[in-house]
Amino acid sequence: MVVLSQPTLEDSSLIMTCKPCGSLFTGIPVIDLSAPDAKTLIVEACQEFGFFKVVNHGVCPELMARLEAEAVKFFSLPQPEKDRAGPPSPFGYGNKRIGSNGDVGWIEYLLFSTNPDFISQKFLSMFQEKPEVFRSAVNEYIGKVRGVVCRVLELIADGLRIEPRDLLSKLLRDEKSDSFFRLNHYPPCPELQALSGRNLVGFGEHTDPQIMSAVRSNNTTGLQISLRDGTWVSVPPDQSSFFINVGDSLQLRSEISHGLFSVSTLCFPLYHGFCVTIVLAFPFFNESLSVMTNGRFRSVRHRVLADSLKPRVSMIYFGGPPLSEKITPLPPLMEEGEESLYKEFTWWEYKKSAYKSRLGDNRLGQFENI
Ligand code: GA4
Repeated sequence: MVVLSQPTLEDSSLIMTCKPCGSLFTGIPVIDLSAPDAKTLIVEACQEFGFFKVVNHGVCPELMARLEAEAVKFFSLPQPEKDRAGPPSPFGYGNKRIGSNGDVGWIEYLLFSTNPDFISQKFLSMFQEKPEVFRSAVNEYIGKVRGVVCRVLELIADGLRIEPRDLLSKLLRDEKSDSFFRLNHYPPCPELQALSGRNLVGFGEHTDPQIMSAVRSNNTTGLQISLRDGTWVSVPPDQSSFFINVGDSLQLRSEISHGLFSVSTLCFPLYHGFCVTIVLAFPFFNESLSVMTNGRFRSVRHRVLADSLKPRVSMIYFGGPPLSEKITPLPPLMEEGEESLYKEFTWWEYKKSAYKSRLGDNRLGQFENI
């Protein structure tokens, strides 16, 4: 086993800690991408959890292992060498600081654009020996994981009867797609666990601003999601699967009660500034809150706690639309007289505002019309 460097306990004074929740949650939906009912199960999982695990995805384990090995090699370098690949903004190496508004975590990471043009000089200089090995593993992996997320988005389109079925996926396939990739290393922190029984927060609670993200990690725990009732649960690790998060841009919905009905809208961005809005109406039963909240996609709140003993290494693809894409309801699909629930904005405007926010903020709130 490769032992990655362990930052000292003093470094962690600003970083939040959290009591680990004992058992692993067994209720995460598992979607077999090749199964005939995948589209139905994915839509259900997006509504109930905004999160699910994908198996039978066709990405070979060797590619994942190769990229993980490259990541481990990088994170094992002496600190000054890693620092040369920083700062993380817009792309590069980051250590403990997340974003630029004061968030910190027990993490070091590499942030990339998925556009190969951006993986250039800085990254070549990080891997003096064989930069092309690292670069080709990153590019190959991004191509494959994007394929998986696009398949998932097409199954969602099928499940919701949206046509054409590549309406969402083509936003990620667009050469101008503003998608990211990150490699994360969460060092273990046994001293803190021994002293306080608490774990360091590696990446604080947040939602992803993009359309959809796919996480692959080594077999180390740490990822937690928040359920509808606000309970945090730990996701059992599985290095051969992808964990999919619904992001803010796909959520884009609002809930208002109209008499006996709760109305919810799902707005999906389309090309050329159009957006499709699906209005869902559910009977509102006072005695059954779950009926009222059924049938909606959730942008899942999630966080990562550092493991007390094992390093966690994860690789995440964040699928976003082109910057100029308008994310707004499509007027023809609105009910007569119905106002758009969101102010009109482009992905660039949303991203700009997201990057001014703190990690845990509710970023969609300020874009609501009501
Ligand atoms: C969360 C999802 C992705 O990791 C990320 C993050 C970004 C960053 O690390 O720079 C942000 C965060 C993320 C949302 C709010 C802002 C921006 C840190 C932060 C405080 C790369 C992204 O796109 O948004």
